[in-house]
Amino acid sequence: MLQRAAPQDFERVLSSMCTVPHPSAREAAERFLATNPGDPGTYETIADLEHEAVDYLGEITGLSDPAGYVASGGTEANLQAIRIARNRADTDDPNVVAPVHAHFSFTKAADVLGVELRTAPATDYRVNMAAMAELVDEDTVCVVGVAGSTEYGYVDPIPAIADLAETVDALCHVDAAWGGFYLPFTDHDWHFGHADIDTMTIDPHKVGQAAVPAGGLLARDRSLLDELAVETPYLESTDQLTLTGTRSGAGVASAVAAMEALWPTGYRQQYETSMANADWLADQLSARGHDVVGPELPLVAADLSVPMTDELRDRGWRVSKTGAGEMRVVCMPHVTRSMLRSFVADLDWY
Ligand code: 0PR
Repeated sequence: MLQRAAPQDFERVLSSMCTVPHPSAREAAERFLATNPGDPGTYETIADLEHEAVDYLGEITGLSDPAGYVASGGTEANLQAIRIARNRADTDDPNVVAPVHAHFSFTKAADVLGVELRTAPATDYRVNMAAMAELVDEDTVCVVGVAGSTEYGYVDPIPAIADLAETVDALCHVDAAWGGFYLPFTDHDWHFGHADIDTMTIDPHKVGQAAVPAGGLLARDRSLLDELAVETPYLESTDQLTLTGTRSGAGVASAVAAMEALWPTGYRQQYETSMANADWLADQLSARGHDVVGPELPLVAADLSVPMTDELRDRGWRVSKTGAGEMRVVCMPHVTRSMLRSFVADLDWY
């Protein structure tokens, strides 16, 4: 039974946004396995560590006095951001405007929260601002930008999105769940220091190399998080902001351990290595006559006519497709040049 549940060894995984946790993240996760940051009165150490995690995330995203918490993942963080926006607004008919390439967690959030989701088309893989501007109105509670899209790894024009949100007094939420640990080492304008952003998703359990579950929700100030507070009558703490009750102390502790070990030097090295790998793969595919999208961040999509599913899968490769059917390779920290060399060799075989 245990053997069947053995951890994925990642040797041929090119499809995932999870990766091998940093050794100290793994160790920290194990030590805090039985703690619950949802009950800070009882589990004080993990509650303190969660503050440290939020401080690190603030530093990474240009926010000097960050509010936030370690969520179960990007889905919860995105849902909670929309919930903040909805609760704070004064409308009976709230809508959220997001790029068409926003992660499907926004569809879930809209459904759960009873908010209309309006999606704006993209031009060259970034949201089309003119189209987005047509969708906002006085009932818009949040305008979303994606900093590192799930399918192509592209970054939306975040400052323009923040400006648009302001015209209708809506919040601006940035989803940097995947891109957030690569973007500090690029020239993109994506974080709190670059634009008037209110909330952000940035997940330690993706490029941050923490153990699952460790998502990150950040807010420009504490009063935004207060929109989420519910009273907790019998706990020592008086209210709770998170969506889930009992939460993973392992995720929180491993997020701190990973960021302590890697911010900023280790993450910078990782970005440079992964970006070089993505550029290399893109060159290899272009040289073979394929149309390649990007890479803007370490994610390569290419219009591949090879039989990319069954045969590659039989050889152990895990690759995914974009909605448009292109092959998609996510260059996570575990994806090395030698892995990509053998992948390209296997593609050549067909
Ligand atoms: N926002 C963005 C930009 C994302 O890419 C994702 C997940 C989320 C939010 C949601 O995050 P959680 O899944 O942590 O709630 N992107 C990947 C995807 O949906 C998640 C993933 C991870 C998929 C590992 C496969 C996998 O093996 O494709």
